[in-house]
Formats: sequence, C-alpha cells, structure tokens
Amino acid sequence: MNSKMKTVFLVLLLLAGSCRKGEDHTAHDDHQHSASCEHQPSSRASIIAATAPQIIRGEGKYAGMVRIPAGEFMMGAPDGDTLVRDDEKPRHKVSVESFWMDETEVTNAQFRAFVAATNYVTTAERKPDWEEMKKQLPPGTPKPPDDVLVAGSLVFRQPSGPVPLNNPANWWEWTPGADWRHPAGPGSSIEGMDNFPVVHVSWDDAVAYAKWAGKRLPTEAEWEWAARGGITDAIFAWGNDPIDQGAARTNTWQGTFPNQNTLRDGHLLAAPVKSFPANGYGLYDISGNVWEWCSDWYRNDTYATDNRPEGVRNPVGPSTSYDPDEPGMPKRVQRGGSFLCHDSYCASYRVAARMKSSPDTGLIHSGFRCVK
Ligand SMILES: [Ca+2]
Ligand SMILES: [Ca+2]
Ligand SMILES: [Cu+2]
Repeated sequence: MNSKMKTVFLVLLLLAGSCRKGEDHTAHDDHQHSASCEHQPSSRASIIAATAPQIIRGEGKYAGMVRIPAGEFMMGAPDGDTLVRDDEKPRHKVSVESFWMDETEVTNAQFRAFVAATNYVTTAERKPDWEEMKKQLPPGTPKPPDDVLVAGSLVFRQPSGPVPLNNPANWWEWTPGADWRHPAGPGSSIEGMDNFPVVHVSWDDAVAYAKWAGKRLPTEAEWEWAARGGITDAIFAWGNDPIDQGAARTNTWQGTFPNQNTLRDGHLLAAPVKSFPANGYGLYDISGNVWEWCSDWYRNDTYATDNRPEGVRNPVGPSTSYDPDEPGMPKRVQRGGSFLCHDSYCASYRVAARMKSSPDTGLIHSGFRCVK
C-alpha cells in the first residue's frame, strides 16, 4: 500500500467508526455524519427486501398467479455464456408491459378440470392426419404403416448404456396410447399425480386450455423477462452459480445423459410443481421440470430482426416460422428446459435458451403455463 492509499484507507476507517458511535456525535461532525452515514440501511431486513424483487401474489381471478413488473432488459444470452446457441444471439434491448403469470406449470388437476368442462380431446389422443402431416415433411416422404399412424405421443426410454447424442431416436420412442392421462403409454396413469405438471401437451392443446381459463400463452419475451426474476444479465433464473453447486435448484438431468441419472434432485421424470425454490418473482420450475410453450412462432433469426438501438416493445415474434434444421416445418417456441436437460447436451435450463417444436407435437416433457 502506498502512502496516498494508506491515507484514503484511514479516512474510510474513521468514517466507519464515526457511524458506529451513533448518538454521541457532536455538532461538529453532524455534517460528516449526514454525508456518510444516513444512507446506511438500519436493518438487514430492509436490505434484503430492497434486493429481492417483491413477490406479488394474485387473488380472486388472479389466484395462483404472480405479478411480473414492466421493464426493459437485454434479451438473449450474455457474452461469456459458454453454452450459448446461435439463435440466442444477438442480445438486444426489449421492453415488456406488466402482466400476471401462473406461479407453476399447469398441473394434471387443472388440465383435468378443463377437459371435464369442455370434453376437449388432446392432439396425442387423436389419430394423426397423414394429409396434414405430409405438408410439413420433405416431398416424397413415404406414408408410415397404419399401425404407426395411431393416437400416441413420444415417450423417453432410458437406454441401458451410452448412446451417440446426435440422434434423439436413441432415447425417444413413438408410443401409441401415450397421452396426458398415460404419460408412459398404455398401463401408466396419473393416479395420485394431481400436483404434477400435465405433459404430452401440444401447442394447440395449451392454447385451448388458456382460452378456456381466460388466459393466454406468454410471448417469448415475456417468458424470458419473467424467468430472469429481477436479476440483470444472469445465465440462470437463480443468478450465475453453476447448476450443480449446492442444493438442487430445479429438476434437470444429473449424471450422464441419457443412460445414467444420479437422481441428485430426487426425480428421474417430472417432479410435483413447487418441489424447488421459486425465482425472484415467485415463479416455480421456470427452469427445468417440463418445457413451457410460448405464443411465438420460432425463427432462428428473430433476434437479428429485433436488434434495434432503440429496442423493441412487447415483441410478439415473427409472422412466419423458419427453422434451418427442418425448413418447411412450422414451429412454435418452447422455453425453460426439462427434466431431461443436462449441460452435456442442451443446457436449456439457461434463461436465454430457446427450443422449437411443431404445434402438434407433445412429448413426455412438454407442458406450459399461462399469463394474463
Ligand atoms: Ca431430475
Ligand atoms: Ca418448467
Ligand atoms: Cu434439454
């Protein structure tokens, strides 16, 4: 320490000392006191309350929802996020209005009430229409056999040993009879799972539920702003601490994907909602557990289009969909990752991570939550 720094250090020490003295200060040091001390918080409670965004829980027709404040943020992956994918760039300025958001993913009990009231039949429960499907596939794709073109959904099958990660068919199986009431296929049930997130939900199913409930799906921008929970520029909903540091923060995949799961978080598949701490706005499982549909069409270049110096207000996404991985297949956005996400594979529990699926696709980890 040089002598100038020593002086500065001493002055700081004296100032700190004078603050602690409290009442016995003289008229002489009053001025100094007001300049240096009255901005000192008087209780740790006030510091904590000011640091954490306040959670505002709804009542009446907003019961089960939390208030997400209006605000401006940088949407997309921050520099230095090593797991970033191209469609999360560039970071760009976005502002959103305030809205209410379901504090949890929609549960089996909530979805059952919707089906009971409307007799709604989900996509997974309907025989796929080949004429419709073929429009999304490359021309000349042969028609699958009749025993495959039946009502069903995609179920995760844990392989017994390591498999190449470049082919999802190594752990996904088309399963006739799999749907929201039979998550693992015929013979499985949701008995006793009222507070688990509903799964095998297509985008069409999610929109139908939201309409019935007097709500809507969040835009992708609303979802990301809400997921950030009041923390600026962080990689995760809880900040920047690595996912495997400390107690389990959310339901993801631990071990070696997809063949070995250490169950450190206690769940191989979906967990009951609210099993892990909420983010700063009071949203549970906003990362992990099950994927959450957004209202937007997916385009890989959405952020390039929205990247303007003045920012964009309440973006609702592009008017058409484009995924270079599967041109011709229109897709909607999904966010938040699921119990199948691992940092070796997709790390989609990062708040900036984007996923896309055709609106008629539901899988054993596809769910949603609503806003209004
Ligand atoms: Ca897990
Ligand atoms: Ca989730
Ligand atoms: Cu994933």
